[in-house]
Amino acid sequence: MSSLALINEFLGQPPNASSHGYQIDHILEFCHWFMGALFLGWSAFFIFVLIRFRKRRQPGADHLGVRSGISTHLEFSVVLIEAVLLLGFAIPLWAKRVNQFPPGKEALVVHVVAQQFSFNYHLPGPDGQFGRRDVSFVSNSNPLGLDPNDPAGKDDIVTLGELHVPVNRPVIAELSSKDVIHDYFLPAMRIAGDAIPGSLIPIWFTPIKTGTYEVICAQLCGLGHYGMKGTLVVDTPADYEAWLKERAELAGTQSAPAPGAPKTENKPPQPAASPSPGG
Ligand SMILES: [Cu+2]
Repeated sequence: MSSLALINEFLGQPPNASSHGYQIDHILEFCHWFMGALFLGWSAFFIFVLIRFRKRRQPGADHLGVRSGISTHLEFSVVLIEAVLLLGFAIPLWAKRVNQFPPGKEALVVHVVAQQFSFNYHLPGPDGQFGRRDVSFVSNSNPLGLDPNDPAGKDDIVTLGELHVPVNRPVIAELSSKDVIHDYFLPAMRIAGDAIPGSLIPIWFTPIKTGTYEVICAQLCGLGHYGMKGTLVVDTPADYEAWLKERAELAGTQSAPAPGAPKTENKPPQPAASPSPGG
């Protein structure tokens, strides 16, 4: 593993923190060494051609060029090898990754809703059920448009910019967007997925190290794209429970304000990071 980290470190990759990440690192490492070998090979061939076909040795141009059929065979072989690599290896490996999701019971499911220029998170709360969302309920204090009349949504947790997950448990993040195409990228988890309006795109990973990791948007989505950063905190199970409890209490005070309490107190949990047009 340590020898593998050579090129990845050079490329600026943060250390891997997910269970499948070493496979990504491995293929990145392999591809770069392979490209290095190709670069050396082609450079040597280029220098050979420069010397072999120099003007002194070849004073007149040859308009017929190569007469043997070897290049046709070579090109056909390259197409064949690449087809085998793509159809025989790359696509089945990718299918394994996108078709075999961890079972819903075992995994933590979270909705990630992107907007210009932040990521919102929606968790089902203690009842394990996501409340209904509708665009007509969207407001500054209700960025995801949770239906206030849906009992399943009463204990739901909505956070902005920061998500906590427990270590060693698969996380399924269902990506969607409120406005334009974003890309939810967790570099340390070696996973990314486009967040597209009107689509629900699931990605999954299993964090294996506790810590605080960067979340970025990997799709040029507007003027505030550069600032579309967030935090993923991988907690121990006990810390995660504590965070959930804290959030659930906040959610409780949000959905059921004390009688007579002014509505303006219904602020998102992290007012400092509230969405502002123009980022
Ligand atoms: Cu974005």
